[in-house]
This record gives sequence, C-alpha cells and structure tokens, in this order.
Amino acid sequence: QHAAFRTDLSVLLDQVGTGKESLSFMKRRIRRLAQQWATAANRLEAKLEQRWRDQKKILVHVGFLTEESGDVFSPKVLKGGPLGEMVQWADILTALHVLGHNLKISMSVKELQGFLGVPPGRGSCPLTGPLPFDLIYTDYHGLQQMKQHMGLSLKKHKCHIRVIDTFGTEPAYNHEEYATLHGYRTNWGYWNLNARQYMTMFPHTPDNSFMGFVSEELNETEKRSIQQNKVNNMAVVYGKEASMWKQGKEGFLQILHRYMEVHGTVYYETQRPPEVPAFVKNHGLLPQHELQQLLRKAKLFIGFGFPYEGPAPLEAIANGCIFLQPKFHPPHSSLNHEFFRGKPTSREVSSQHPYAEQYIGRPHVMTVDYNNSLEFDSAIREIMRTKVEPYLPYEYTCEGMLERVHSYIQHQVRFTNLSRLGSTGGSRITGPLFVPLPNTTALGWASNVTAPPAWPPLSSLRLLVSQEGQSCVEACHSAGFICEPAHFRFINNKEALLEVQCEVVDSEINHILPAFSVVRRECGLQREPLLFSCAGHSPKYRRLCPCRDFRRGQVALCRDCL
Ligand code: U2F
Repeated sequence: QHAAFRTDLSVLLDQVGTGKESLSFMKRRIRRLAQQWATAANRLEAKLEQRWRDQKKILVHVGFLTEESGDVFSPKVLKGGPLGEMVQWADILTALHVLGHNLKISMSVKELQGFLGVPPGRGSCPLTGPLPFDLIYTDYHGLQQMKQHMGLSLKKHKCHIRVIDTFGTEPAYNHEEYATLHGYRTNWGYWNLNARQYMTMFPHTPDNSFMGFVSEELNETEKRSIQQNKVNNMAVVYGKEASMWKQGKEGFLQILHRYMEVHGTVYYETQRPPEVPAFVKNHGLLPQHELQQLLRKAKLFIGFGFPYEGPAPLEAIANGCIFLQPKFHPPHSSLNHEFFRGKPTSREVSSQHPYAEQYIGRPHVMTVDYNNSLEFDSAIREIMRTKVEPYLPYEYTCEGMLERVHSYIQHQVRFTNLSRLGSTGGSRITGPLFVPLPNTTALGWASNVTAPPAWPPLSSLRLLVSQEGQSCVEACHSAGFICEPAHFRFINNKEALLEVQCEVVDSEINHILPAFSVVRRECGLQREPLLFSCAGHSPKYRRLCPCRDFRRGQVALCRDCL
C-alpha cells in the first residue's frame, strides 16, 4: 500500500496515551508544532512528485518511558530533568505518522507483548512466527526488553530494528566479541547490529544514522518582528536545573552581569535555588512555548558546559539569539568524563554543543575558553555589537526531518545483506574515482567490483586516504565530504589499494581496516563488515576512507540520495 501524507494529527495524539507528565509534554509539543508539520508535509509531497512510497507497519516502543525500565524521566519533566529525549520521540512519532505509515505505539512491556503477538498474561514466551512489523523503533532499554520477550528469535528479526541512541554507538563497541576482547565493552553496546541501525540526536559519528528532531520555524514577518524587538543586553542562561549552575560559575556570571541583564529558567520549589545568584532574573522552568517567547527577546543564550548536546541551543539560534558556549580543552569523552563514561563511543566532545560549533558557527555560535576572562569578556562585547538573523539548519526543520526519515525508510533496507560481500549481480562499478585534494593522498581507483545496488548511490563515493592517526570522520570532513559507512564494502579490496605499495595484504578483524602502514608497507583489509568504522583511528595507520558528498543543510543525504 502507498503511504499517503497525513496532516491531521488527532489519531496520533490519541495513540500517545495519557497519565504521565512525559506523555503530556510530548502531546503539548505535537499540538504546538502541528501546523508546521502540515506545511512541511505539503512541501515534501510536492517535491517527491507522486513518487511511490511503501506504507510500512511500524512499532515504536519507547523503552526509557516504561515502568519496567524504572522510568526516571517522567517524574522530572516539570522539575528541570532531561527533556531532549522526549522532544526527539515526540518528533519521531510525528514524522512517522505524517509520512503515512501504519503506526503502533508501545510504552510498556505489556503493550510490547501485545503488539508482538503474545496475549498479555502468558508471560514472556519467545516470539517464534514472523514479525508483524516491517520496522521497530526503540531504544537500548526497549532492546533489552525485546530480547527478554523474543529470546533467540530477536536475532532473526534484528534487521528490522532501529535504536534511538542520543550520543551514538561506534562499531568497535557494537561488535560483541570484538568489544569484549579489546576493551570496548560497555553496559549499552555489543548488540551486533549494523551501526547504521543506531540513530542519533545530532549527526555525530556518521557510522550511525542521524535521526535528529525539529525546532520551531519562523516566517518572514516573525523574523522581522524578532529582530526589531531584540533586547541587546538580555541574556538567558542555558540550564534548567540548579546543579547546572554549580561550581566556579560565579566568575563569568559576574562578567556577564557587568554588561547584561541575566535571565534564567531554573526549576525551583519554594525559594530561589542557592546556586543561582540574586542578580539573575529567574522565571522558573517554563513551558516550551514560553521559553520560545523569552528567547525571542534575548540577544544571548549562554551555556555553562552542561547539559551536553541538547535541543535548546538550536531553539535559541532559531529565535535569533547568539549561543555562547565553553570550549572543552581537552575534549570530554567516555575516557575522561563521568557523564560519558560507559557510553558506547570514544567520540571527543570539543564543546558543550559540537554541532552548534562545527555545523553552525559564527556569527550564531561562539565557542570560547571560559577560563580566559579576557576572551570571555570580549566575546560578550562582540555579541552585543553583532546583529544576527534567526537561523535554523534545514535538517532541523520539519521538512528536513520528513525528507530524511522518508529516505531512510524507503532506502535503508539492506542491513541483512552485509555478509554477502562481493556477491555478484546488481550494478557494475567502473571508472576511476579520483579526488585530488590537499592533505589527503588521492587514489586512482579503477576496479571492476560488482555489488548490489547501493544506497547512498555509488555516484556519491569519493575515496580518500587519511593521515596517520586520523579517522575517516576527520579525513572526509577536512576535504568537504562526509564519511559514508555504506560505501566501505566497495573500497575494502586490493583494487582500492592499487596505488599503495603494499608488500603484504592481509585481511583481519580490526575496526581500523581497511588501512595501511607506511613504515611497514603493510596493507590490511577488513574481514568483519560489522566493524567498518568511520570513527576508528590509529597512529600507525593511514586509513582508506569512503567519503561522499552531501546536501547543504542535510548532511544525512547525498546529492542523488532522495
Ligand atoms: C539534553 O537534554 P536536556 O533536556 O537537558 O536539553 P535542553 O537543551 O536543556 O532542553 C530540552 C528541551 O527543554 C525545553 C526546551 C528544549 O526543547 O525547549 N525547555 C523548556 O521547555 N523549558 C525551559 O525552561 C527550558 C527548556 C539532551 F537532549 C539529552 O539527550 C541529554 O541526556 C541531556 C544531558 O546531556 O542533555
């Protein structure tokens, strides 16, 4: 059946259910953005020109909101607890509904069992028959619950699963045996999925798929009125929980206060939290739409280093604020910071919000060393002088999110075929892929590999060689491309190594491969497709990197990807 776009969200709102603050928060959000989604649906529909889209049977099982996982988030919704995850789930549900799919939503193990075909009350009998869904979106908690329910048959149905995973999971952590043997085992990883089945909140490591969320969009009239009504000396502090204001913040708050009126939206019960200085005008935790109003007036939205990578800075920038945030030197990661410890990634977080830093940047975003009071002081003065327009990257608009989710659903269907590397049939790749670029050695590549039709299409592939110690994420990025893990299978061969003078070509299980050592003239190919990794790097190796082009403002999609 064809998936017809939907602009009426009432059925979805009924499906979300009631009885918890988290659900009420999500429903308020869905209602508030309904018009914006409808407009986006109409635009994408026109853009796709009647193209056939399969209607999929989709189960969304939100594991972290189930009682069985402890649901620590719901009670904190009105108390300054994390809301980013709920923002994202609300938007995922809306996107799937608007795209016209056949949606079932589960927020408890009982509902999960019901949907997977075991009558409630019969306990956790393993699911044996065929899976009644084409796709299941869940999270790590939900995955654990599905394993308990489905037993061994989870393995068989694995390719249908998508895991919403805020900070991302790198391939080395995802491969159970490899993770266990090489010190990458964490509480979360090791599910042996294809790393692209993990879907993140921001485009972190391209090994995962970027799911994202949306932010409020403004029309031209609103943009103009915002610019006219900006209060040049008004700052809003990023941090809805008192603990985010703790320790060592007084110094730069004092500097800030010298120039600006400081506002906060910190949750409190009866009196001002002691962490929040008296000169701060604290509004208490605001409903989302009231926060947006506050941001429309403010000139500056200022981060103190936590929370990491949340939605709020994008909302602030979309409402015409400049986002000022601390640079992390050295970067924070699971190796050196409590918050990231045990997360299945070694990603180095270079500031409070690397996406804002790297994808948006000046004039909307300023990333400075907060320990240097001169630098901090001059940043504040620069911000007061600078005029900016409200800005929202296309990938965080409703249309951008619909476009991306649509593409994933229609095209990301090949996860089961990984082990059939080098199989015959499908499109034949010929001709050189040659990228003459500074700092990266260009390789002429003229192999006759045959492979199944690829998505992203092969026309997007650019082969690069990284520097020693450089990951493919960095190598591709520095050349204006993005690493594309789906293309690894096309470059993991001797032909791609043609211009490298290898004395030996080995094939091994190591997440750095394909790569070569210049000193030892050794080349290595990857033997385990699950370990193809954009993120991997090693000081001794130069890596072979499958890069691809991308659409401006929509990094998840290549130019010919839609
Ligand atoms: C991130 O979660 P947070 O919830 O801490 O992220 P924020 O950026 O602070 O805000 C999430 C939403 O909270 C809303 C705001 C954002 O959409 O509109 N909000 C509000 O409604 N009222 C207010 O007064 C202030 C904010 C991240 F998303 C999570 O994945 C992480 O777990 C967490 C920790 O790093 O940070």
